[in-house]
Amino acid sequence: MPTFPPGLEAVQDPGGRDALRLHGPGGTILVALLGAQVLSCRTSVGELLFTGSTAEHAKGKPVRGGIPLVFPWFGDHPTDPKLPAHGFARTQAWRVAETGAGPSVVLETTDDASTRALWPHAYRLRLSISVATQPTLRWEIENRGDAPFRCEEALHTYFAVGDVHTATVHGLQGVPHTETAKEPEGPWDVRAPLRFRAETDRVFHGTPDTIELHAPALRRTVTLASRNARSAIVWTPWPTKAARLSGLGPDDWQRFCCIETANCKQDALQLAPGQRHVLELVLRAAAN
Ligand code: TA6
Repeated sequence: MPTFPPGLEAVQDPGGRDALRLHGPGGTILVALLGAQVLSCRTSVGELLFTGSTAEHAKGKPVRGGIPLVFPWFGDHPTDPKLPAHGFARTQAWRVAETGAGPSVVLETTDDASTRALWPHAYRLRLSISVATQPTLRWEIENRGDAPFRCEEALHTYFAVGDVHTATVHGLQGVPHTETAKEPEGPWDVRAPLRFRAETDRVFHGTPDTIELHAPALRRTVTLASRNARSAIVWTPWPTKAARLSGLGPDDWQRFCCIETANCKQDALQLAPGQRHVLELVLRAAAN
């Protein structure tokens, strides 16, 4: 186990599961080793992430909230509905590979017999987390096999918004998208900033590197600055779908939206043997 620099400590999460806390100039991040799931990201404007009021921190299961990692497929498996939605990276055991001043940490996981039974490819995933300046995630996917593979990825970030009815998302105006919600709102102005009037599950392709979330109920704006993400998904379940989801209390749907930094569907990655891809997300929050 690498040495831990100042600001990095091994802790337990609210469910007693192994986790790490990073505390530095960019804020304080709590990340569970299960799934390398960021559970909390506190900055000068408070907690940026949402966690369901009935979320469980259970052995072997992702937590409803924070930043679950989606890999190697997004959503339901394309051919086998019995396979776990959003793939299996978020339920794998990850380990500390490197640590650094700042502090920063690199968590790592690789394929094993259980993953190869679901997806027959060799890979290494590395998630680098830093709070040296702003909260920064860098996710490297490496093809360790001897054949090319196609995979999808997403940082499935749950943002606290206070009141989803007044939150707006800026930067996706006019970007090609598909609405996949079961009960979406009627026609909306695609040239206007995105606002929430019904279940929203919108997949955008050819996205800009900067997206802004305005959360007036929390008097804050969060800027998502990404590199190498060609897709984004904006999701809020609204009450009907929320009632079917674990980890959400009756009114939780009003307090979050997901803005997911991704490469999925037609933007899926094609990695040759030995090829690596790095997706980066920097979060900047400001009071307003
Ligand atoms: O990214 C949006 C989405 O695919 C929604 O359709 C909803 O299913 C959400 O992810 C949560 O998925 P999960 O498997 O974490 O419950």
